[in-house]
Amino acid sequence: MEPINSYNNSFDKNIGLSDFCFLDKIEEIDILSNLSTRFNRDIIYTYIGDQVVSINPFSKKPNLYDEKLLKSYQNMYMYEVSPHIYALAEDTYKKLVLSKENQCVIITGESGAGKTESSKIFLNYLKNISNDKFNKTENIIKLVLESNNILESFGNAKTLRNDNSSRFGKFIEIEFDGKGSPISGKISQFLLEKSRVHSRAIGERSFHIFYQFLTSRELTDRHQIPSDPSYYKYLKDSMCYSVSTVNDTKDFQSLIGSLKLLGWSEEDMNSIWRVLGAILLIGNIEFSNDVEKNNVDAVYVSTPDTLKKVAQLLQCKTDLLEKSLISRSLTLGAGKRQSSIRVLLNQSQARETRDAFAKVLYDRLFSSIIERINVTIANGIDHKCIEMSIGILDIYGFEIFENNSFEQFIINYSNEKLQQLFINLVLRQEQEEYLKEGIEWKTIDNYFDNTPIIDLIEGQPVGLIKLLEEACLIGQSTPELLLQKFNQFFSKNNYFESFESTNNFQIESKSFTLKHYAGDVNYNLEPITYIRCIKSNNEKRANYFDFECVKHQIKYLNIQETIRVRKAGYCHKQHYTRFLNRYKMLSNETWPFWNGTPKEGVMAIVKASQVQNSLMECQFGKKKLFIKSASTLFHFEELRTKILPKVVIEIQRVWRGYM
Ligand code: AOV
Ligand code: MG
Repeated sequence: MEPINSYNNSFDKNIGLSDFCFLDKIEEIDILSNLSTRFNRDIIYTYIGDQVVSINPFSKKPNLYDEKLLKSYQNMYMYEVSPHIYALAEDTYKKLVLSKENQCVIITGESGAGKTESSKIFLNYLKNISNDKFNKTENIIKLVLESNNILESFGNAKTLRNDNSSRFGKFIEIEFDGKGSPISGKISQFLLEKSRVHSRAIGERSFHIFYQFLTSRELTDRHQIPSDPSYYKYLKDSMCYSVSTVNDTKDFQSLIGSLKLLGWSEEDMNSIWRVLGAILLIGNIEFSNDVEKNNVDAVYVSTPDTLKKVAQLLQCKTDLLEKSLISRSLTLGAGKRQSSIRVLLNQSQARETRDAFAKVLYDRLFSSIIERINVTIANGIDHKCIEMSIGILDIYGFEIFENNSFEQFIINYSNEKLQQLFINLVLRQEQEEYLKEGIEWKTIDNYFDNTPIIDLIEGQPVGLIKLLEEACLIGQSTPELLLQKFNQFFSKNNYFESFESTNNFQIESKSFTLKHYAGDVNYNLEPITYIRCIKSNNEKRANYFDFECVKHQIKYLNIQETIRVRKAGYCHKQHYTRFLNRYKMLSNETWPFWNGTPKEGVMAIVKASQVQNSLMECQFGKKKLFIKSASTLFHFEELRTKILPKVVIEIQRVWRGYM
C-alpha cells in the first residue's frame, strides 16, 4: 500500500505517479503503465486533477479503509495525501463549507466497476466528519447508509457481470446547515428494472430480497408459504439460487437491523413479507381454457389454491383478483354514452397480465419503502435550516450481454447521457470558458463525442424512443414492423446497424446494433426467455490486471483527453468580485477599502500573496480569476485563516472608536 502522505509528483518506479497530470507524455501506454504499476502495489486510486480514477481490485482491502487511515485524511488537502476517495470527500466538504455552494459527485464506469462501493466509501467518510466535527454519534449519514443497505436488498441483484449489481439509479443528497453540520438527507430513485421480478437471463438472480426472505423459516412458516426457492416459477426459471460471494442469511439479519433502526415495526415488516410472498406465488398462478371441450378461448385460473393464498396475503377478495387476471375492462363511447364492458383474455394475455401485476406490485413496494425512508431521513428538519447539500449519483453501469433487451437499452441510454454531461462539463464547457475569458489556450477537440448516438436515440421528431413510443400507442405493432420503421429512418446512420441495413450475418433478424461510446450492443426486439470506475478484468478475478480490458475503458472514458485538459487547464475559477470580497484582507492596497476595478483588486491580492510561479498559476480572464492548482487556492485560504484574527481585532477597534 502507498503511505498516506505520499503524494507523488515525480515518477517512482514502485508506485508510479499520484496524478495522471504529472505524466510527461499522455499516450495510452503511459496511462496504462501508471495504472498497472500502482495496481500491482495495491494502489487502486489515482487523480486526474480533482477527479479520482478508481480501479476495482475484486478483493477486499481492509487496510485501505480502516479508521486510522480515514482519520489521517481529515483537514488535509488532496495534494498532501495519497489519492483516495477519502481525500475527494474531504475536498468536497471543504469546498461546500468554503463556497456555501451545493456540490455533486458523479460516479461513472461500466457494470461491476465499483461505483456503488465507491459511493459508500464516500458517505462513510462524511459520516466520520459528522461524528468528529459535530460530536454526533447518531448521525443522519449513518441513517442514510442504513437506508442504502435496505435499498441494496430490494434494488440489487446478481447479474452475469456483477454479483451485487444495482438495478436502479439513485441520487443521494446530504443536506447541511450553515455551519456545515449534516442535518437531513434525501434519496431519489430512477427506473428500477422491474421486469427482473418475472424474468431474467439464466445464471442471474431476481432481487436479493426474495432469496434473503426465504432463508427465514420462521417467516415463511408464519405466512404459510414454501421456503424452497425452487418451488417458485419466478425464481426457478433462471436456474440460480445462491451466489458464492453472497450470504443471504446474514444479509437478511442485517436488513432487519436496518429496517428496525429506521423505525419499521414488526407489523410494518410483516406487510412487506406478505407482499413479497404474494409476488412469488403470483408467478405460480396458471390458466386454462375450454377450447377442446367447448371451443372457448377465454381462460380461467387453473391453480385455485395458489390464487386463494395470494388473495389472502394481499388481503383482497379471491374472485375480484381472478377477474382482474383473466379479463380487462374496455371503455366505449364518450360523455353520457360512455359505457364499459369486460373482455375476457386468452392464455397468453392472461399470463402477460399476471406478470405485469407482479411487476407493478414490486415497483410500488420499492417506491413506498423509499418514500418512508425519505420521511425518516428528512429528520423533521425545517427546509429553511438547509443551506447546502452534497449529492452523490450512482446509477447502473453500462452493460453488454449476449442478449440485450429493452432494459439494457434504457440502462445504456442513461450512461450515454451521463457521459454527455461529463463531456460537456469537463471537456467542452471548460475549454469554451477559457476561450471566452481570453485565457491563452490550445483547444483539445479529438475526444470521443457521443452526441450523434444520443440524437439517434432521443431525436425529435424521429428517434428510436419516439418510434418505440408510437409503436406502443398503436398497440398492434410487432418486432418486424418496428424494425422496418427503424430501418426506414436509420439505415444510413453510422451508429445504427441491422441485418437489413448491412447484410451483416452476425446480426440476427429482429434485432439491431447500436454503436455506443462503450462498445457495440446488439438489442433484441423480441422478449428474451432476458439466456470513472475501472474494472481490472471481466472475470471478477482478484488482483488481476487485464491490459486489453482496461485499455478499452480508458479509451471510451476519454481519460486521455481529460488528462490533457486537466493538465493544461485550471482547477478553480472565481468571479473577481467574489474573490475580492473573500480575500481583500490579504493586501494593504485592497484592505479595508478598494476603489478600483475588481480585476485590479484581485491582481493586487495575488501579488501580495506571493504565490509561487504566479505567472503560471494565476490567469486573469475578463470576469474571472483562473487558478491552476488546488495548492494555490488553498494557499490563499491559509493566508486568510492566519490573518483573520488580526482583522477581527482591527474591526472591533474601529467599531469601538465609533461608539
Ligand atoms: P458497480 O456499482 O459499478 O456495478 P459495485 O460497486 O457493485 O459495482 O462493485 C462490484 C464488486 O466489486 C463489489 O461487490 C466488490 O466485490 C468489488 N469491489 C468494488 N469496489 C471495490 C473496492 N474498492 N475494493 C474491493 N472490492 C471492490 V452495477 O451496480 O453492476 O453498474 O449496475
Ligand atoms: Mg452499482
